[in-house]
Amino acid sequence: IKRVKGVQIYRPIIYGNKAKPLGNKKDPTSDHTHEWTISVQGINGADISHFIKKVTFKLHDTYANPTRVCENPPYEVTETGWGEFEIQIRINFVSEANEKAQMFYHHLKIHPYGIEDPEGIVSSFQYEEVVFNEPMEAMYDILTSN
Ligand code: SLL
Repeated sequence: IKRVKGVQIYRPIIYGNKAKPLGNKKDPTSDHTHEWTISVQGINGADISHFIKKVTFKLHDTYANPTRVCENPPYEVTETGWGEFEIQIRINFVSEANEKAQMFYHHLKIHPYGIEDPEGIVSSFQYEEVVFNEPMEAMYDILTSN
C-alpha cells in the first residue's frame, strides 16, 4: 500500500454522444424522435478497462431506470428520446488504484443546430485526461504494463 512518489500518469479518454433522427424508424405512437449513444472510450479504440472498474451513466428522470451501469467495455448506453439534458458520468477505477470515483458531465446533444450535416447526425465529444497522481505501486504496474 505504497504510492510512487513524484509520479503523475495521464490516460486520455473521450466521452460524449452521437445521435441521429429516427426517420422512418420512428414509432408514430411515441414522441421519441432520435436515437443516441453516450459513451466513454479510449482514443482510437485504446483499451481503458485495465484502469476502469465501471462507468455509471445517470440519465434524465424521464427514463425508466435512469441509472445505467457498465461493468465492462464498451462503456455506452443507447437510447431513444426527444430532448436534450445533462448526463452524469461516474467513472470508478479498479480497486488497485485506491482512488475516488471521478464525475464528468455531458450535455446530451441531439439537435444538429450549428452543425452542418444533411442527415441530422450529431457527434459531441470531449477529450479528457485522467490523472493518477502518485499512483499506488500496484496501479503504477497496471498502468505502465498496458
Ligand atoms: C427538456 N430538460 O425539457 C429537457 C428534458 C428529457 C428528455 C429532456 C425521453 C424520455 C422518455 C426524453 O427524451 N427525455 O420518454 O423515456 O428538453
